[in-house]
Amino acid sequence: MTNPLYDTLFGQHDQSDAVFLHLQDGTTLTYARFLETAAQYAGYLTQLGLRAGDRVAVQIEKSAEALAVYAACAQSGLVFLPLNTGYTADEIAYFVENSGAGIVLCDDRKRSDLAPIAARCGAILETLNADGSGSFAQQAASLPTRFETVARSRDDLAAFLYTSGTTGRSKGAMLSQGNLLSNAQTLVDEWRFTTQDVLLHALPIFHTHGLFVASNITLLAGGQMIFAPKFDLDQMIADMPRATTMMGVPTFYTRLLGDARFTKELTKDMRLFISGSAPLLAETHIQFEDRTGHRILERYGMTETNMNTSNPYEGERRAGTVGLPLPGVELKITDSKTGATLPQGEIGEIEVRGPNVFQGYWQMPEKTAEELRSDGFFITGDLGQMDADGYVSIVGRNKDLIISGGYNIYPKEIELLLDDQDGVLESAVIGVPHADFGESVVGVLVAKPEADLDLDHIKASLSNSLARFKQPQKLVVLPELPRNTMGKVQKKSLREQFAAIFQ
Ligand code: MLC
Ligand code: AMP
Repeated sequence: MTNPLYDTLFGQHDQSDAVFLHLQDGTTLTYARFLETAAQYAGYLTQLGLRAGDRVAVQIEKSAEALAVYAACAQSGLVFLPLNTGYTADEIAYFVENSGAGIVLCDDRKRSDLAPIAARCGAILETLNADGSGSFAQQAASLPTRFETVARSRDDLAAFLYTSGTTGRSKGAMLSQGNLLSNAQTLVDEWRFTTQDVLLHALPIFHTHGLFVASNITLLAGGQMIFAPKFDLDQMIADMPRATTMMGVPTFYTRLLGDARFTKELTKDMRLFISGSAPLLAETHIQFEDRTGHRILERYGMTETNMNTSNPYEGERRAGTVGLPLPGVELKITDSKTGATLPQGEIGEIEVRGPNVFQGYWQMPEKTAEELRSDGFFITGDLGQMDADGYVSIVGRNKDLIISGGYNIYPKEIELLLDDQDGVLESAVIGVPHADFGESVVGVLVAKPEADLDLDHIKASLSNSLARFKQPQKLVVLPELPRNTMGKVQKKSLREQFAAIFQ
């Protein structure tokens, strides 16, 4: 095999007239047509001078074309670097610079904001819009619909996904072809995906869940996807009868349950509902079964590792747990301070090892060494417990992280910006319970002596630098932050104090 990722996920379908995508406008796209577009994109990327191993930074709306860029990168040996469409130009500047991307692909409406960044970083800038137009598509359209696949091995890099850190700086998690393929194969087997499956896909495709879990396993199995641009409740309900499976973050499930049209009848042809990326409340699991007769299958993963554990397809799906380690994945619970494995049943740090575990953080050997042990175990930062039957529960986090609607938000990044605002002495950013998003962001500020804080001004100023989903939904002012005797800010106490702020 010359290029395992391309050949296995895409190349196997290149003569296939089977439907791959159902698009929002009611049309369908076959595998063969999809791959012709991907081949043209691969041809154009190569014509632009990009070579195997170069990074392709992509901030474009979800569309068949956006997914074809991923296929094109695989075929031409380029490293796919998808970016949240909500990121501001300030945020994008860091990723382009840090990754040394050779090209930035964006929507036409972002072109003027991103052009100076690309120019500064020496990257080419091209546009690709969700309707398939844009300079990139236009140039690629005249190229052959066949492209000679560039030879690569399982150890070569396939993608960078940036994940924030507790220091506030994002790190590029380097994922190899082998990382992606091994996990896709395991999940197809574990979740019984086949050519008969039609996945209702409403997740974004710039993160692990929508891209590597949902799309890779559909591709590997040769199934179909109803490719919705985003989660829209009415559209989900309209599409559900045509689907056999759905993957979502817990917000998808609570929103569906909040609608009386979501019934047993509506879901009668579904065979599997999968949840992940954030904790699914046991009560949501139970309510879902009462309403539909389906037991949600919850699994646990992360950017650096793809999927680590899953509840069983056959067998008991235990509410409030993330199931058992996947085949090939070793998981242990360790003492955060010593790294020693703890006795079964005790709470500790979750560590994982397997072919799914990433290659390290791009150009950050020290960060890599802090989290990836020399024996191959990755320290996840999640706190968990394993019961006597091997089911894992996530009970907390050893990292200062907020998960809002399935998006990770690192408080440090926001605190650094808040601390820079006029009149702010210091700040603490916390996540508090939110009915829709699970957690939502609150910024706690302390003013400098005599300063009068202008909260509206502070909010407006953050909106230039931070994607909307990271911006605090509420800012509150306290005379001082609670601290322990060592001087460390007690976020737990702040979370308790503001626990009801969104109720
Ligand atoms: C949107 N908003 C959010 C938000 N999503 N704010 C906080 N957290 C979020 N997740 C903002 C919008 O910009 C808007 O702001 C306001 O909230 C309300 O928007 P909405 O229309 O209600 O939101 P919607 O567009 O419907 O999006 C909500 C959502 C979406 C939950 C459907 O966030 C989503 O698709 N999340 C999935 C994320 C995901 O794929 N995570 C996987 C990571 S991979 P305003 O100001 O305009 O009102 C991973 C590994 C693994 O974690 O294990 O899978
Ligand atoms: P990300 O870095 O965006 O990939 O997010 C990974 C993090 O999401 C993990 O480290 C967990 O904290 C969290 N996560 C993923 N799946 C689950 C789950 N099923 N339950 C609880 N937390 C989860």
